[in-house]
Amino acid sequence: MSLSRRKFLKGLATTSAASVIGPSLLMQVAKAAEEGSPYSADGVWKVSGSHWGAFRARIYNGKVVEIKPLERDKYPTDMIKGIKGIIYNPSRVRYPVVRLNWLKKHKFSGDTRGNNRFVRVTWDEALDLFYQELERIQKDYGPWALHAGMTGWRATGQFHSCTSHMQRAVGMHGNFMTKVGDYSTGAGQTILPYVLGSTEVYAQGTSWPDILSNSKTIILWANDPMKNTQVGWQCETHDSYAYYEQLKDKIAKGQIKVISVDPVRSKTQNYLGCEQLYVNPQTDVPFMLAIAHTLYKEELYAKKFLETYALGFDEFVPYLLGKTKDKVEKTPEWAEPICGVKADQIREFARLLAADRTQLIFGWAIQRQQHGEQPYWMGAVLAAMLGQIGLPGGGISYAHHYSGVGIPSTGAAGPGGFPRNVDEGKKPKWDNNDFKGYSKTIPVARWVDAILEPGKEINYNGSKVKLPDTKMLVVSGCNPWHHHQDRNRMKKAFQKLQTVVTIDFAWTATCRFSDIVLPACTQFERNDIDLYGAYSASGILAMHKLVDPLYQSKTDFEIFTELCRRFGRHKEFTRGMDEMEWVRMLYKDCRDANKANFEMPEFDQFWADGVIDFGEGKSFVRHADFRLDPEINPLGTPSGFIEIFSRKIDRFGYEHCQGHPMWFEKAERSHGGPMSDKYPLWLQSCHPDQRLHSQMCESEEYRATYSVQGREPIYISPEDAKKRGIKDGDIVRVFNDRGQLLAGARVSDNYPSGVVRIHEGAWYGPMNEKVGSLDTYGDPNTLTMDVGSSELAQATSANTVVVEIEKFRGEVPPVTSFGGPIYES
Ligand SMILES: Nc1nc2c(c(=O)[nH]1)N[C@H]1C(S)=C(S)[C@@H](COP(=O)(O)OP(=O)(O)OC[C@H]3O[C@@H](n4cnc5c(=O)[nH]c(N)nc54)[C@H](O)[C@@H]3O)O[C@H]1N2
Ligand SMILES: Nc1nc2c(c(=O)[nH]1)N[C@H]1C(S)=C(S)[C@@H](COP(=O)(O)OP(=O)(O)OC[C@H]3O[C@@H](n4cnc5c(=O)[nH]c(N)nc54)[C@H](O)[C@@H]3O)O[C@H]1N2
Ligand SMILES: [Mo]
Repeated sequence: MSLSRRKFLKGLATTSAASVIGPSLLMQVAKAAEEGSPYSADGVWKVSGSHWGAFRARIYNGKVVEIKPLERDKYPTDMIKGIKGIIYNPSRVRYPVVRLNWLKKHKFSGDTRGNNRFVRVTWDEALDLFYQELERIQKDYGPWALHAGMTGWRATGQFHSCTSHMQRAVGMHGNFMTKVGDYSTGAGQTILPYVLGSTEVYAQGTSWPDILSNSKTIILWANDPMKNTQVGWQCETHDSYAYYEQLKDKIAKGQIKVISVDPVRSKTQNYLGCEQLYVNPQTDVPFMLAIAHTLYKEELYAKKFLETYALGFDEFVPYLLGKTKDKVEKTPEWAEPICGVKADQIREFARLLAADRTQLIFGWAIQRQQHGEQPYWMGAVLAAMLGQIGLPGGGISYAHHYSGVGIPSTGAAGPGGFPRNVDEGKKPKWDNNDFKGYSKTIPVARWVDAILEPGKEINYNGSKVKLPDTKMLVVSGCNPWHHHQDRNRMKKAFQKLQTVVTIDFAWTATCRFSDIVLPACTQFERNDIDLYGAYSASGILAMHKLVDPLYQSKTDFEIFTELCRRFGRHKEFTRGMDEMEWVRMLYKDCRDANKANFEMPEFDQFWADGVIDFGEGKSFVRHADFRLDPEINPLGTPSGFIEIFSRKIDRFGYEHCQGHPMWFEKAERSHGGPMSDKYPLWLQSCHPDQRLHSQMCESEEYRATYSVQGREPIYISPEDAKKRGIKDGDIVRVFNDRGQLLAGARVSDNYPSGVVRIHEGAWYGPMNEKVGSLDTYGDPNTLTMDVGSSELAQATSANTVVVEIEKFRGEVPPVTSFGGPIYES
């Protein structure tokens, strides 16, 4: 509707509208607007979805002007307010660009990578260069020199899964090296298959209704679900919040006791009004060992359960009792000075766990640290000693803060996705599988090591990995200049790279450190289909295109179709279908898959309605089948039983992951640990309350609701702030031997002395491209350490880091993170 027409209608409404168009039509329009149905006087309402939930968007004059949660979502996240700003903001990638020095000096002038100077080129020029580089790498080197295997939190939508588009297209051209594992749960997903037989971290957990009606005690161990279930891997329903509400009620009535084991008073704890058990950062393992010691000494452990369901307790006990090499008995008195919990309190806690039905619920940050395998293994040992694994409301969970795990699942089929691989029977243009002795797959967080130390052999999960000599990166759907650790080390590594190609809609630091940047459009500028509720399979959702792609951006599908055209494989890439044909096909397959159980409407009906609700899910108790009969339903461990001692891991002969869980001191630790005299504050980089990683940081109005003088907040205790003359709202410099950044102080008594937090995903904004330069906005990975968790998982150790803080007194530099590149000609 044009502006003048709208004004005309509005004018009518205030004068004598009724007599001109009649009261019923006007009322219809008003009612439609209220109910959020498609047509109203102020534009068109469309349905779509996102990691942040499902919503209706009002489009007026070709622009998204308003977004509100879908009525079905009873607990929408505040982050819905940030979505509009993802579409409209100064940091959008507008045009295809090439880095100035890479283009002009042709090439590999790595020392200036990061100076943010780029030249606009046409789409054809950019794609030709991209294609030439792929050719050159395959011809001059081989598949080992190309890393196109990184993944991340690309937008929701089953068809436009951008990383799949990139990997299928690049894979049709030639082979490349890739990764195993992820940053989320790298340590957990590697250790737990040895212990409990599956990753556990990505498994459906016991349903909340079972927990709520059976648990007497719930331990939230390093777990903040109120914060972390605001987002989901697929469109989030937020149905878990109904259960948090019931839990809060039961706590108030004294029916369930909840204890949050966390150095920080979390959002969940504040909401539930539950107890906190403070533990020094990174010292949960000594605390747990002392609990196990108490359970053992006081004979509070489930002997029968251990005999029937577990192996290796006898090999673990000598370590508890100080009868192995270290000769240290793991008593509460031993643990107290390390973990900061009084010995008597440890004993009391152990007794409480054993007293009645207890559900342990672990979060993931605790395994994103050096030796992160150990707290997870030790958690499983405690659960086995308590003997409640497989009972409703008992045992252990490693996932209830993630993507709606614990909401009963319907078990319905969701829509499939766009294929990630080359079609079966087809070969890439460069069909070269000779990796010259380098590993084809590397642990996800070791890719910077590969650039810096090519050829180095490392241990990983029982095998040797030889790090490939990476020359070229292709990045899509992730932001390594947010997600990886130690920026200054990355700067050095990137000087060695020849070519980096990034496809994104947001001008992230990854774009700044790339050579060719291609503008993708956002998910709001294309049509798609998604599962509603990643684990609950609550329904499916239409993702209506809200507006046309802005500037010169294109869908990833289009971009990679055009790349494939350059080597004659575009028809194979698309399978001869366009966007809506794919969406229709994914819907049809989903409809067919569910046919035996229920009818789904024709596509057009679904598309008009926007959402199909699959109804109530079924209750589920994790490991109940195993408990029922461990012979018929064995775990996936080598023995089929819970492995307190793992013969397999023991045989690997690793120093930092041995045959049973153990306490290992960290390279850096606060509260009297290593490096704490120089840098007394532990920096935790938890997942943001107001973002999804780095996504939405570019959303300006929303960022203004939490930033402090335009900087990312750093949360600090009143005591630590006072000691340093820092007041709430001050700009501070945070530093250690690896880097320095500016952030805005938020003084909060949710934080104990010795603990500070900067949420991960804050956009990196260095003063310049030089190694060591000050980050002007506050990316915590400017300070984190880039070492593997251990020889087993080689996972990120992002939470093993200490820092110091001072009030910033110099002239405050402007934030350089946002606003896109500097255009050169
Ligand atoms: N210090 C520290 N570091 C951490 C963590 C931590 O706790 N502490 N957590 C780690 C964890 S668990 C994770 S999962 C990672 C997350 O790391 P990432 O997944 O890399 O983080 P995101 O910010 O979600 O990056 C997604 C990128 O994809 C882009 N994108 C989204 N949709 C599309 C699309 O349709 N097309 C294209 N072309 N691009 C798109 C977005 O604009 C964004 O730049 O971070 C890790 N890093
Ligand atoms: N809002 C929002 N939600 C998200 C995400 C997001 O970016 N934003 N990302 C999603 C993704 S990809 C992931 S991987 C998950 C991450 O989920 P998690 O890794 O579980 O989440 P975090 O927020 O990093 O940390 C959770 C809690 O662990 C505590 N903690 C940290 N270290 C220790 C320790 O040594 N001991 C103890 N006892 N507690 C500790 C922190 O204080 C915090 O309260 O979240 C998902 N949910
Ligand atoms: Mo993650």
